[in-house]
Amino acid sequence: MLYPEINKARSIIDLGGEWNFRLSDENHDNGEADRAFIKAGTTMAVPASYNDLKEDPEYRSHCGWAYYHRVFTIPGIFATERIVLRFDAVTHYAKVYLNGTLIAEHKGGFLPFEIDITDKIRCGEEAELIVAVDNRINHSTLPMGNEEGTAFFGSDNADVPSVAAAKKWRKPVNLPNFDFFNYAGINRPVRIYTTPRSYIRDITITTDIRGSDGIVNYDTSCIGDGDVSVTIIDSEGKTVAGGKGASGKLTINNAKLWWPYPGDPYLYKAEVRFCDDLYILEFGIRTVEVRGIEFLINNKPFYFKGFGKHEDSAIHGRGFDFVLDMKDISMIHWMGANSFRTSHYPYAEEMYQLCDREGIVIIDETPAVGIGGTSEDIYSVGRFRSHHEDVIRDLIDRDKNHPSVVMWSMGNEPDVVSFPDSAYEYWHTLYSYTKALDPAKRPVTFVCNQNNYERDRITREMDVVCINRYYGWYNLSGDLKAAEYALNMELDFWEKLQKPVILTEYGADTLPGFHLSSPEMFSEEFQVLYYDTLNKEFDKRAFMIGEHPWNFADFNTIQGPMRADGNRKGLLTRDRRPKMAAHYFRKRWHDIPDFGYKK
Ligand code: BDP
Repeated sequence: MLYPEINKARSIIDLGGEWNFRLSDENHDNGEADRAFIKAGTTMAVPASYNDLKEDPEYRSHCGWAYYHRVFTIPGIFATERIVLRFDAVTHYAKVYLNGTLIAEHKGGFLPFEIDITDKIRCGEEAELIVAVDNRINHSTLPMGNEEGTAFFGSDNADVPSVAAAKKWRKPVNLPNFDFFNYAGINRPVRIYTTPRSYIRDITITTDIRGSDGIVNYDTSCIGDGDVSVTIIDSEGKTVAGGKGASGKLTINNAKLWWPYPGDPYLYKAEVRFCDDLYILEFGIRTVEVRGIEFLINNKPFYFKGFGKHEDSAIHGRGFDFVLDMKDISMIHWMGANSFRTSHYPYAEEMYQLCDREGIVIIDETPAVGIGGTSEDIYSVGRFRSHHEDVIRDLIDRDKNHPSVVMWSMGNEPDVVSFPDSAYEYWHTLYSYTKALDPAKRPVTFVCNQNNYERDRITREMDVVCINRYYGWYNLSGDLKAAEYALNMELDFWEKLQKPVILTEYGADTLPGFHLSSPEMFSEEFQVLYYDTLNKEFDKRAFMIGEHPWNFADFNTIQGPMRADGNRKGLLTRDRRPKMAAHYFRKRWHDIPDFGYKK
């Protein structure tokens, strides 16, 4: 799916700003009375998560439908154009009504969807838009919610008569089976964009390297009758290659490659023309390959230094925040990191564009987090399977052209040990499905939890073994000698496999400003010692090709006895100030080269 752009053939109308808004437990199907009901609500910012924008606690704890309403007019000059309404992300389920008619429904809160409204709207006349948003999560949604009455990090002990009896006082709440706040609403931009009536629907670019030449394979999908032409322009504006036809192979002599920063993340532009339409796509020339225990970018062994992140900040929640993205990239550079994982869902497209430009490597993750946590065989029941496939298809469709994206993560910490056969079948089928869909055939993985690695048959078969481990925190809490021993025992196991391994999560909750002379849990000194102890062990192992501390920054979660103002494992505070561990990694990572670290 192409990102909306403004050029001489295309334009954009931004529908961000103030909308009417109302929470409601009832389903409003957009009759006249319903419209009046919604309009009589309150004001709301778009894009944003609605949860932290009003002081009534209902906004934070709401479970069910929320309604957004606004009117707009498309200027008459666009009457000859094709008109598309695009939502970058509505979390988690959306129903869209235009002038009283349901025009779209969409499941999944982290990927875009769009509706061709050319025949549904009159340019120059006022139109009314209502978006109904459902934030409920369960075993059919990704991320997954619990349906069995236990909240993440909390328990309603049913054996205690008074606790069991008090349940009737509880109002319905979302019970995430994941550790981040279930921020909801129109989280990313809403735009109308125009194209000519005959238009370029999609462009796919894959690249290769032959000696000093860059190979650019392009494939276009266009609607209408006409010819396609493609021109490749370098960063100085010079034409370096060109071709005609809907698809083709172009050669750029002495090509400049895309390298992670501090290398040059060089970008070319492909100008694609079809009838009166034009689309300008930026792309980089680079290769990615797993060979033996190495992860090669442009044929050189890369070492992942970076983080698991979240889209999360005060007030905005998970609402799109370009300023925050800009700051995060700056802090990633400041710490000498080169990569992150989009834990635990696809991020806003603008972040990927920034990473292309700033040379940051991305492991691109689906929202499949929280699969498990139930006694039923969740894979055999399979209420989420087709949605998971849709999400992978749409993720690849959206992100396939980004040079920054080097690997797909199908999900985070699914339970693969309790249900061996059904889990095996599920993840293997999905692995082949993902591989087949990606035109660039990037490596595919999923990220496993602290499980019984001897029984887990699936993680070991991924292209890269990605493990989250909390030795010294959730296990062997506070005892770093024992943690070091346990980690080494497990690493001996992985070493035999001779596959590349990334520690995709390890971390310790830390309260900024809490200092101790003798390091114990939650202190800044403990966080540094924890990382230093474990890092020294990875440094001894050639197959360990990356370290992603959890988390880049503190982030918000559901309230519960294990979380004081959210998850505090950030190297940075929620407002992006460095804890001592950020300074520790800054020193470490500036000394570790991006390429050839493990000789
Ligand atoms: C891991 C999860 C991550 C959590 C983290 C933690 O992947 O989402 O935030 O644990 O507990 O298991 O801090």
